[in-house]
Amino acid sequence: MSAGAEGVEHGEKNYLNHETTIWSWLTTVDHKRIGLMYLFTITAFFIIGGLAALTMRLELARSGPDFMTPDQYNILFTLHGAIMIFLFIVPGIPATMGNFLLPLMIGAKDVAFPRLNLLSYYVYVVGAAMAVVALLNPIDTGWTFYAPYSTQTKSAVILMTGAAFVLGFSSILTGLNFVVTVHRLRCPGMHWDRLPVFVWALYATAVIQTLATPVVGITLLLLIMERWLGVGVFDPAMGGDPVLYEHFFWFYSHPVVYIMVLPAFGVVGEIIPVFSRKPLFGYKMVCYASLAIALVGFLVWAHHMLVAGISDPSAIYFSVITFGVAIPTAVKVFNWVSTMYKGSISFDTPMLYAMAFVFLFMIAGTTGIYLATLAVDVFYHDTYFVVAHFHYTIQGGAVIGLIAALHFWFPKMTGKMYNEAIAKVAFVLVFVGFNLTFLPQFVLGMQGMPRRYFDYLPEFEELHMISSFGAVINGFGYTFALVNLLGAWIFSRRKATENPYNSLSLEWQTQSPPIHENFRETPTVDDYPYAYGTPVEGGGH
Ligand code: HEM
Ligand SMILES: [Cu+2]
Repeated sequence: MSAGAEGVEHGEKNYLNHETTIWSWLTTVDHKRIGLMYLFTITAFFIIGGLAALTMRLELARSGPDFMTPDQYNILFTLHGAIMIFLFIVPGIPATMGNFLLPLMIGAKDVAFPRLNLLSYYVYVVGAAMAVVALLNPIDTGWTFYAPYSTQTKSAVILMTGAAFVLGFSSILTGLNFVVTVHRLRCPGMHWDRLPVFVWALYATAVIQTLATPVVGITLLLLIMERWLGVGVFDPAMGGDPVLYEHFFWFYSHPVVYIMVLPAFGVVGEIIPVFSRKPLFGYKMVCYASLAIALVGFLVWAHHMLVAGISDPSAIYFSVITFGVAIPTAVKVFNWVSTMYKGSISFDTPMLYAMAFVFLFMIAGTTGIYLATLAVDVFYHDTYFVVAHFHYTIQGGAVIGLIAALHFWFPKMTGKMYNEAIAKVAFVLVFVGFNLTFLPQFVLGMQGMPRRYFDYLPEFEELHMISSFGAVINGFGYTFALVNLLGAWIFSRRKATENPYNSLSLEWQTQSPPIHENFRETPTVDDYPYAYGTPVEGGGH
């Protein structure tokens, strides 16, 4: 293998310092810089969404109204949900780490359409600006915009759904770009069965982005037409059908869960082998499982509607098919655990997050099976059981995956090392705080506590109090983690080496931070035991 990075001295030109003006950033077509711009933008929204969450948890800590009205609570959970979904975690790992890493991992100079990549970012910025105006206006429908309430409320539905429509284009363009990049720009020797698992995951994600997002776009457009022009599509008062809205909405919004978590699966698939000093167990199965999850994800949408008045046969169909999602997911969990088995594991921060991911995602998955069970969902639907389940999926899955990736590739992105002790403290706070927040919510849900309520009976108070306490700890954990990384980037003098983990995958074979063109000469991966997914030197006990 020749990646052309030999003899590179630190302090040489890299993608961060080869041009330094703000203008050079705003007009960059370098996938690495675009990835970073996304990273800073979505992190800002994560902080805003997080503050909204903490405000809600403060109100919910004790029974009885404390400092907000029911209407304000509706606005707040809409703001939190919409920001977290549309502005933070849907762009999420693909737009940030995916942009940064995809070309590096396949030995390319950039993505297939660098200008389109920059356009995606600005489309995102426009959509985000529209969303901010709408959310402040405010809007109170919840992030799901269910009809007929959304067709009737006075709040800023048109602007917010318009924003989601625009944001969808950004997602589609990124997806298209990634699909073409993986097909066309792999370096010599990078056959499909040698692609890093993270690239496989990005590829499967990109397929969902391009196929599912147009559906929600058109749905929201119909909603806008209904409000604006009075075309009756979803509102029964105008001859429409609200259940149709739910079908359209979830046809996108179930697959979107995989847009969020498949990339995180990929991240974990890169990290676990490196810190177990073993090749990934069952590489091919892991890759095919990504595609299988993407496919099955399109067939299960109405499990969100089991009690919405769909027919018995369709309820049974959607229930049974949903169980099917568990199979490829379980394959992955099995492979991750088998990779660790008899490995010489080092518990560095990225590995801790990866292991936490596996644990938390198993809770997310198993509780999903509860919800897919017809008789159980009758009771659990719209309770805190659902709130706990999807936070385990999205936060325990996608967010923890993103944080794991940030730590793992931090030396490559910045050329610096972070403080390991602080990172571990932050990890413990995140892990403990997260479970304290959301484990009690499963019990609350089983006891009948409904979601989207600003107040509750005193019998629920103890568990709500624990949950709010956990949320504060969780918040401290994220703060520590982010401050540690940002601080290390700006202030640390500890330079990262080219390949601190002795990984054999391509992004580690060029300097840290990489040069603008990624590699000095096109790398090749022939004659090289690459078919295991991110093998490590000295691996394969
Ligand atoms: C410390 C972290 C977090 C806390 C304490 C938290 C707390 C909450 C609370 C209190 C609700 C309202 C529950 C209800 O009344 O039904 C909620 C809803 C929600 N959260 Fe979070 N959350 C956190 C992180 C996240 C993240 C990271 C995401 C996604 C990336 C997310 C996505 C959502 C969504 C989609 C809703 C549903 C909103 C709706 O019902 O329309 N949350 N969260
Ligand atoms: Cu679903």
